[in-house]
Amino acid sequence: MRIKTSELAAVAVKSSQYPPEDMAEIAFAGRSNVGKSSLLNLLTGRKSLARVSGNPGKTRTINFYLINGEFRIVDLPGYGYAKAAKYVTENWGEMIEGYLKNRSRLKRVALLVDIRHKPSDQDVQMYEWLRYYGLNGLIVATKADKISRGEMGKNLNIIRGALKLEAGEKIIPVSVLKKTGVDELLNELTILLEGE
Ligand SMILES: Nc1nc2c(ncn2[C@@H]2O[C@H](COP(=O)(O)OP(=O)(O)OP(=O)(O)O)[C@@H](O)[C@H]2O)c(=O)[nH]1
Ligand SMILES: [Mg+2]
Repeated sequence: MRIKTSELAAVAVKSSQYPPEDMAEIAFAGRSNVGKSSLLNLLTGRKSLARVSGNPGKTRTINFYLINGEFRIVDLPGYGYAKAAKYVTENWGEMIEGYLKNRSRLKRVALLVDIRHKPSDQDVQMYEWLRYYGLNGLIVATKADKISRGEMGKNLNIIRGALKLEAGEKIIPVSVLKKTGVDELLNELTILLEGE
């Protein structure tokens, strides 16, 4: 697949603000600052489609992006943002669960983890939750430019072990800086969307 067009279709904090369930969706989840919004910009080839920041907690709403007029990529707010005010953290759970649980055309949730680190307890929890709802199976290891080629295999194995991945569950390393991993991820999305 090639992404030819992309646009922000809706910004939501509650279900009444979601777009209609008239096409497939793929969501990006993961810790704050892991690179969800940056990855969306890389995939679409648009540097400032989604707002990116060095400070965690940038995306605080559920943002729906229409891709090629055919499906949506949904950029979720990150978790594990220690400095977030309490009401933000409490709201987060409700907001994310409300979306993930009840979205009939949601095909899969790509869980983004930082390739440098062992997944956090929250990552593990999130992935178990995705597994429970049948939304698991696609992991993206971000910031691949931050480690050496030699470290790659070892780090991917650590991630694989922590998330208890099975053979068919993929980890795709990506780097926004080096623009790597895009074709692999787009291929994966194509397969998922063809299985509609
Ligand atoms: N070196 C490097 N930096 C990256 C990469 N991807 C993202 N970043 C940086 O990581 C920081 C966070 O990126 P965001 O895309 O805003 O992260 P996010 O997951 O959307 O964060 P929230 O919106 O807070 O949930 C920014 O400073 C990005 O420039 C990457 O592949 N390599
Ligand atoms: Mg973001």
